[in-house]
Amino acid sequence: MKPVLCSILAGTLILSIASAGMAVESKKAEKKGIMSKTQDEMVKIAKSAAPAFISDNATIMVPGPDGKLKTVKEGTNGFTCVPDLSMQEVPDPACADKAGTQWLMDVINKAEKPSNDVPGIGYMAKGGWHWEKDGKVIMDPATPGAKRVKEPPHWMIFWPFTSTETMLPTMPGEFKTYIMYDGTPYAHLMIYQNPRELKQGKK
Ligand SMILES: [Cu+2]
Repeated sequence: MKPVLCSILAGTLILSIASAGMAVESKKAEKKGIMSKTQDEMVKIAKSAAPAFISDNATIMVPGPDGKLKTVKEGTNGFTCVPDLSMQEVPDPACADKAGTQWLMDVINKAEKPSNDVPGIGYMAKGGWHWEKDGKVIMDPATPGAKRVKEPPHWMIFWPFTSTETMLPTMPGEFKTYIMYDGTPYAHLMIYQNPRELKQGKK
């Protein structure tokens, strides 16, 4: 082989290795929000949803490379923390008790209605996201014309309260508590208090 041809071939080889490397890089860059985090970062984010006295003893589930949740730590207090619910650029972690986790998994698995038979509790100290259209909070972000709205830190009671029975508002406002998804099986109470400021056993 002539040296010139040889160096062209070598050059091509280097170029193709370089471009393969770049393809991997850009694939990494495509991952946004929670999927761009390492497992350790995901665990930290998941735990930030509740006060440490809850999340330190909770089961931790994080999405694997396929996006499916897997348990990375078994807890002892019945709570489960996940690092993200809405798949936005800013993660919205949640910690919930057994009934609350059942409710959240039903949402994730798109069940027709939640399967918890007692009220569940959920903490979202980092806030979250919801979508609004025509003055209503709606469940499907893909609804045409849906507007994304940030939720402040809050905690939740997963039980199908109705605005007609409770007289509670159906939209966030000055009362700082409202029924999200009012009139649907997934109706639940949203309470705008920061759970990270919850002091156990103190007034
Ligand atoms: Cu909610």
